[in-house]
Amino acid sequence: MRAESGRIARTVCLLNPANPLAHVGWVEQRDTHRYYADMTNYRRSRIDGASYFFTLNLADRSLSLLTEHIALLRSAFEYTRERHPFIVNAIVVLPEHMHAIWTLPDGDNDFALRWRLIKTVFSRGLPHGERRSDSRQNKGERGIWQRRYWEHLIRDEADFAQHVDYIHINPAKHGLVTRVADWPHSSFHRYVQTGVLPINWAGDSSVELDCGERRNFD
Ligand code: NI
Repeated sequence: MRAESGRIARTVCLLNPANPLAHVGWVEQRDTHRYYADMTNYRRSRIDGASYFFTLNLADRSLSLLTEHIALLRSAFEYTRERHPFIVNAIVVLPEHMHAIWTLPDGDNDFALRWRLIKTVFSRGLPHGERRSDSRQNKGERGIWQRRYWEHLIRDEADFAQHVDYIHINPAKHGLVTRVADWPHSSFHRYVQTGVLPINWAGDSSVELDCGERRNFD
């Protein structure tokens, strides 16, 4: 997918709730991140905004709200992105947590605002009835998400590529599928479609990154 330099490309949403193998079509690429396919062509000077890796967890990790309500989650992203633009470079949605890499516009690092909106829109769209802590009940907060989340500023192109791989391997790493391609809610499918990765790509699941997995931040 090509976009004008520095501008956000709106992707065609390929998510079809009726098709369990439909994927999450949230990924956009700019020329700036084409180095994933060929690192030697990477041009640092073309990077505009900063890129970040995130891990977000549900408060109750026995639930599968994210995949059960994937269309709601996607619309929460779209709602937020229409108001506060950002690029999703890679994403994987697991039943009770998700990982994503975003690039923000130049001079704008307010990812906190964006996540707050996404979390709020998603929570509001869900039926009530979740367990809530006393402090949340007192504040009138929903208890869907862990309050805090993992955030990591991408340092360079190697760090970017390592985190993209980490995202795409993740469903296999968590034992949800044996083949990376079998997990529908992942930008892996977009990378295959655009010719960046082969469909049988397996990555190297032995790579250990500190990515905020299975942590309770609250
Ligand atoms: Ni994970």
